[in-house]
Amino acid sequence: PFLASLLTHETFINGNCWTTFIDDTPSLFSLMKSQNRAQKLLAYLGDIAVNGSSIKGQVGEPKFKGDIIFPDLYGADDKLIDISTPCPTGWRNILVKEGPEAFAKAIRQNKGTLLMDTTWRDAHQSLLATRVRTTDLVAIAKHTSWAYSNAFALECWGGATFDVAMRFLYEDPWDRLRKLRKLVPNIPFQMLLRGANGVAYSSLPDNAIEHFVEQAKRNGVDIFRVFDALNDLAQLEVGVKAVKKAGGVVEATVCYSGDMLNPKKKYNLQYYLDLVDKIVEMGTHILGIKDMAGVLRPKAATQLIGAIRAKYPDLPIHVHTHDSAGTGVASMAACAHAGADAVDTATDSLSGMTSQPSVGAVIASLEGSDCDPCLNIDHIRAIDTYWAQLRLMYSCFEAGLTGPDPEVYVHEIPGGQLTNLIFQATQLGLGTQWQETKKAYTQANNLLGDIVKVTPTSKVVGDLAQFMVSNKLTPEQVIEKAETLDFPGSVLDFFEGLMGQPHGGFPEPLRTKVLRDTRKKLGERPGKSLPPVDFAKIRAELEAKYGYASECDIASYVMYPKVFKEYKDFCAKYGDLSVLPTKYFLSRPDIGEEFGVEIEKGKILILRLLAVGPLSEQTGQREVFFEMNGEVRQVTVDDKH
Ligand code: 3PY
Ligand code: ZN
Repeated sequence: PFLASLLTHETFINGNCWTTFIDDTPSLFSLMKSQNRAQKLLAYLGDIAVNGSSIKGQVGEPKFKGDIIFPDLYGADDKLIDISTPCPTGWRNILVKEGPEAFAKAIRQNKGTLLMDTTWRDAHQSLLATRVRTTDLVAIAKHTSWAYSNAFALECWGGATFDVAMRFLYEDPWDRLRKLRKLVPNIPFQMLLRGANGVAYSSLPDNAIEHFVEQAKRNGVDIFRVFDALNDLAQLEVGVKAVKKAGGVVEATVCYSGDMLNPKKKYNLQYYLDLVDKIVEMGTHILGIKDMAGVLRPKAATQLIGAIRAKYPDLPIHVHTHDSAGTGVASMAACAHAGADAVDTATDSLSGMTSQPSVGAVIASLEGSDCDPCLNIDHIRAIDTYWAQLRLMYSCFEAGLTGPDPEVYVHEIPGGQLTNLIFQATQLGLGTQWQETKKAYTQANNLLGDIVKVTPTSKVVGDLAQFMVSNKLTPEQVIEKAETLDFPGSVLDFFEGLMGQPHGGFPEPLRTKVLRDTRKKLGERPGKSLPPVDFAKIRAELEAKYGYASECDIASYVMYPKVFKEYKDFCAKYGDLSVLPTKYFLSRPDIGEEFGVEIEKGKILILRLLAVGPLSEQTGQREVFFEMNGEVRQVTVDDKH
């Protein structure tokens, strides 16, 4: 293509070709670049046409492949709101103008209970395996800036969205953040930060967390919900300090586990209140209460939030839950009435069960009371019409949940993990597998010392539970044979202390037996002994390999070195697929169906799949024919069947 453009270029034809022609004519390269991009895109589309989607976790085809209908929003004057520009008003204006302290104060002084919408992060992480793509968030972003203009925040980043974006969606998570930020300037953005683990599964050096948080703040995150999976304050503090240094809003968080009203359980009200005291001492703008499994029942919610409110009248409180048992709406209403300043909900079509409680149901429960969230219910419903279509487009990532699971009060599996484990058990096709896994999860948790369970410690419990099921081990046998069993890596990491220190210490003699002489026993946070990241060295390494490395690339690499490299390799082969509409990302177009892909601003490719050729016995390949902007193009694809 380069030679063809050169030979047909006017300057070249007229013979006015001088030595700097190529340098002076960058359009040649941009033409080459876009032709290259187009060819890479065809390579992906060709592969899907021959082999079907290879996106991990996808089962079957999207249920909905039609054109998305976008909602209209009407103002108080019944006039159609012009969504060509984002809404200019919202809580973020106070934050940008007056800073985190003033923002926290204003939140506390606000009369009603504010809502944080989790649709863009936890809701799809918990229901659709975190597979919602940037393009589908971007498409509804400006509408959302209007509809949710009075929301406390939009949770849109962090948690599992970071690695899943690169690992399975072949997207740059930073690009998502920047794009959304531009389209929603008025509502604070919140992210979930796993304390000293950043967005990874075990601890990183302190300077890695600092660097990551700095980039997150710079690229658009306002509020950082910082938690530690074991409520280990030393681990939590690493994240808190990093956010303070970056100038973000700190939402230091207590993870709620068990049942504080049950005197037989490990974590009682006093345990939580002591944690809150220490977090207040550490200094936070907002206190987060994170009920990741949805086990904070209304009565406990009233007592917990009521007790914190009584002790700390000026402290803003923000509560998170999952609706796994079906009691999420009641619990959030209880928190609101007990004095919480903000609670979490998700758009109706992506709410309920392992996700957050429904925004419509929470509004209905609080409307007319002192806790009214003051959101426009017509707007909220309008936005949900979009998500109702998207839920069906992403149906191939559903876990097959059939209803609430009040047994969560026994097994305490966090929302996102519950969906995941149900999916895995269903895939194995073993009817009794799921019941056995749930039972083993409780046993594994007890073996590990009844720990607080959320990423990454929930994975430890889940891995041990699956290990017990597949090796048919009772808890007694695990203890007995611990010195000879080949435990999952996460279990070894946990016992070594790489995820921090559990409340009450590690169970012995199990710890010693599991670790044997092969691993040490850390008695303090891992970051204290991890050598700091050498950023200059990483930059040089990435620049040598890819020609260029941004600060965000470096942060991605530090968090997930292997995933980042695989993502870059994929992009080198197929280009930037974030531009491809989701239905064509997940399934092949019909023969003859015309569709457009904007590969860069204003540059639209009009594509049509013409035919898939016969299998060549010699090469095991097929030719796939497309029409691209009126010209026939052909790609050769390995048939993987
Ligand atoms: C995460 O860490 O990704 C979570 O959602 C924990 O609840
Ligand atoms: Zn959650």
